[in-house]
Amino acid sequence: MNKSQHFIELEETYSAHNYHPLDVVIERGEGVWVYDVDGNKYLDCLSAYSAVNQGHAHPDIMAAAVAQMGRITLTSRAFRNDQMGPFLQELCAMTGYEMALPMNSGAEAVETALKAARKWGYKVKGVPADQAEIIVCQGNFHGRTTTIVGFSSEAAYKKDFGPFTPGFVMVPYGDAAALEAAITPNTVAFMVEPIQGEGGVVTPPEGYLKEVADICAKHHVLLVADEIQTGLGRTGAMFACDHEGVRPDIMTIGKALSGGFYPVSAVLTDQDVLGLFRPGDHGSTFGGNPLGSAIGRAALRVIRDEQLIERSRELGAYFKGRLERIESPYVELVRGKGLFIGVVLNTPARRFCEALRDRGILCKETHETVIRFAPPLVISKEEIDWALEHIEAVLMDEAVAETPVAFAEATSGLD
Ligand code: IF1
Repeated sequence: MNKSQHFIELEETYSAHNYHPLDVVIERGEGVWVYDVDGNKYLDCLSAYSAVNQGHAHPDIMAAAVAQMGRITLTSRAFRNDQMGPFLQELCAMTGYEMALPMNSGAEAVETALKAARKWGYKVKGVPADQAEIIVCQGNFHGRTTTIVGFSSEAAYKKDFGPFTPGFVMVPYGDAAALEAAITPNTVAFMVEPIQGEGGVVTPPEGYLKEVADICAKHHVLLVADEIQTGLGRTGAMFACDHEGVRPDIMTIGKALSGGFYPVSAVLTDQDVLGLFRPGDHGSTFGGNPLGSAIGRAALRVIRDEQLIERSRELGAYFKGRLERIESPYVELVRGKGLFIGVVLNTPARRFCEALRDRGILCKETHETVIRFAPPLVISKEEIDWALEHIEAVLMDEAVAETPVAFAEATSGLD
């Protein structure tokens, strides 16, 4: 029995079976490479769903983490600490917002944004008590809490988890007219992913974000952009909204805000929204803790100092261009921006991901037929060239395409 099998069996025995992972047991990572317990090496093309944009175990972030661990890790917000203020100041300077509220997971940042939008609706817009409506998009993915899955359009994410929080209205993604038609006097916010990640790296029509921003402004509705996955350089801009010059009223970020070292998320707004929160309105034991804050500061510095946004833009265009030139009978379309690329197939993607794993490349299918390529932004052109050789070989391989897919595998495209 190889070592991997041992760990897989432990996990299968003791963990809830809420995932269907590729059977790679990783023990170590450095930059774009990860290593499994049996000594195999893989190029990581998922980046923990874009949480390790800075690459695995980035030495600068590690140094900041270790140094902070030796000082203090957690104070709770009952007291203040010397890391949170500077972290939020640097975050606001880099993003152009006036205020930030630090949380831990992405779902918590989204919940925080929803609370902030509702509070703004009642305090500023004058919506009658408990009548606030928030518009969301079909195909959305914003996390896993009961409120958030309640407004998912994916049956598998919500089945058996109701009853759900009321006050959410769904419109098709990429359809600005549908948004405008759904707005009522009680609409406080429209929440949208600038590119739908889980939906299959779905890029909306050019100009959509600008149009929805204008519609929101016209109707006094807050635009909430969930940049948890698309933000911090992933799409070749600091934020995916920047591609259309859109500045949302509320932005949620997470994932790469810690470079993968620790759960760190945040909500960003100007004074008019987060400024409404009063003591007791919101909080979290770990949110804004000094360890997470020190890590966040270092993670942001790496994005800036290593020009990861520019790298993502240039290398993403190169990677996507090369993928588009692969003449595979199984590829329908290549889409995405920067190093956030989806290859849409006309057949299940899982077996292609397994074949790539066998060649030393890790990626994850999404929505059954899409292979997502999102390597750490520190990847080099040579590493992309190496990956492309294997990707091309696998995409042309009839034997891979014709491997039967078990039922469990066929339904595993949901993350
Ligand atoms: C899982 C997807 C990626 C997100 C956006 C909020 C959250 C996420 C736009 C919540 C999280 C994850 C979580 C991960 C799978 C994953 C994912 F395929 F499901 F969509 F990244 F592509 N907003 N995305 O993408 O953040 O609470 O998880 O920190 O295993 O559920 P979280």
